[in-house]
Amino acid sequence: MIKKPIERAFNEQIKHELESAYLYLAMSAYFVGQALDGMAQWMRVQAQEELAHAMRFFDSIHDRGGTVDLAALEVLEKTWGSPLSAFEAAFAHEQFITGKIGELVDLARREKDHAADLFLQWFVGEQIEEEASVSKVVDLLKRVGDSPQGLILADRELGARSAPTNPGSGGGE
Ligand code: OFO
Repeated sequence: MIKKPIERAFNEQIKHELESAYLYLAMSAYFVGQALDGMAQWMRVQAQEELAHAMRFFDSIHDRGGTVDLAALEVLEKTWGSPLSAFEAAFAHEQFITGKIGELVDLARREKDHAADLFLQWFVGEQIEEEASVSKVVDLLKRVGDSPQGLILADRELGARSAPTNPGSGGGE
């Protein structure tokens, strides 16, 4: 049976993960508006991954006899000054999420909840990958600078990102 503080914190994390999906969907829409369809696709896939992250917490609460309590989502941002500033905002957001996962691990250890601790270790690894993949795009766009041709090439490269095979399963890799 899941302990109340863990249940509360996991429910809170479902909100953060769904807000991440919302943020990346907003970025996808922003890129469509900028005629950068490759970046729009990249962010769309990212949003699907975030939904899968939320579902991992959703399933874990149920698997352990808890109750899912969905909170209202906050709209974070909707527009950015440039592709680079959108990806920089995504990177800052991933760092925020990494902090949240760290707090959850600390809580699981305080509560001596070994099952939650084990469950969370997947997210510890995932956040390393998430930060690395966004930071790689930030570096790419910094190299592109003001070059319209470079932006088109970067957009093409980012558009090659494929969707997760089963986004609702909690996999998302
Ligand atoms: Fe982007 O890792 Fe979940 O939120």
